[in-house]
Amino acid sequence: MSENNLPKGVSFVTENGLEALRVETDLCTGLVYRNGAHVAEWTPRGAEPVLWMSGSSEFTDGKAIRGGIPICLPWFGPGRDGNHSPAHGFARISPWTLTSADVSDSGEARLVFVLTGDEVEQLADFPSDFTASYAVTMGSALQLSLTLTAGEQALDFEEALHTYFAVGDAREVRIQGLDGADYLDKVAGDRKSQSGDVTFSQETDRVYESVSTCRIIDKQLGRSIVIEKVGSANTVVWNPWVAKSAAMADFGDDEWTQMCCVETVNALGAAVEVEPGRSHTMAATISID
Ligand code: TA6
Repeated sequence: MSENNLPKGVSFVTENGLEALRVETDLCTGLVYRNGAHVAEWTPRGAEPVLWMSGSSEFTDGKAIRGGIPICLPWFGPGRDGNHSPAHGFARISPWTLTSADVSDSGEARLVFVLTGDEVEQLADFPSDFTASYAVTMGSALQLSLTLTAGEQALDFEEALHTYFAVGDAREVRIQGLDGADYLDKVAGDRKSQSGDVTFSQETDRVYESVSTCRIIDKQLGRSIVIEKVGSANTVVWNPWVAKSAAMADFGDDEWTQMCCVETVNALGAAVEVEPGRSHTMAATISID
């Protein structure tokens, strides 16, 4: 698509030296980088920004952006065998192509991006004839829909919408919706079951077995962020806390209090298999109240 066939409210921009799409409508503002089809900003009119972005993030084509909504695909972290690179797969560091952009009369902007094997440099052992399609609808809510379609070769993959949320103080945040869910505690290296709300008092990195809606209750900002999802069997909750933040060059040492990740995921035992010619969609709807 070129600039002259974008609808009013959507424009091509260069932000931090990267190609991006800026959304500015009556309902919200937003920003999506071509690199990784990376949703970097979404701010409903009259609200504080909902997504967090590190002040130390790198902005380089082919590199991961620290914040917003990285797309992890077709593996999560180092993959199920622990040997896959780049971390979290190639989707978040590949150039996606904008295939459609529409703005409704009410001001909802819908952008659709596509990625095929032709644009990927580090496919590893993943079939090259896949098609990934990512629909981003920005309005008073943020709707994300990631669809993977297999070509002649079946697909077996992990996926995540690795969303970084902006919070007033992670130490005062409560996450509802995971009570009773079993989880892999990647910090302690064991499995546990969640009792009550999730709170942060140390490095937290958990893969929950849950299809539930989550609510981040932000005491300091006086708001809640709701994450509803379809087609996702895992929810990952992450806050790097002090030491892990200091160890990441693209994460400010003191930024950990301003963010938490509640991620919409299919990973580990919930990895997805798609037969040739078939598709699978994972979707999330983010809203504030
Ligand atoms: O989703 C949590 C996690 O898997 C953590 O283990 C941590 O590695 C985080 O993702 C960030 O990964 P990245 O490759 O973006 O530094």
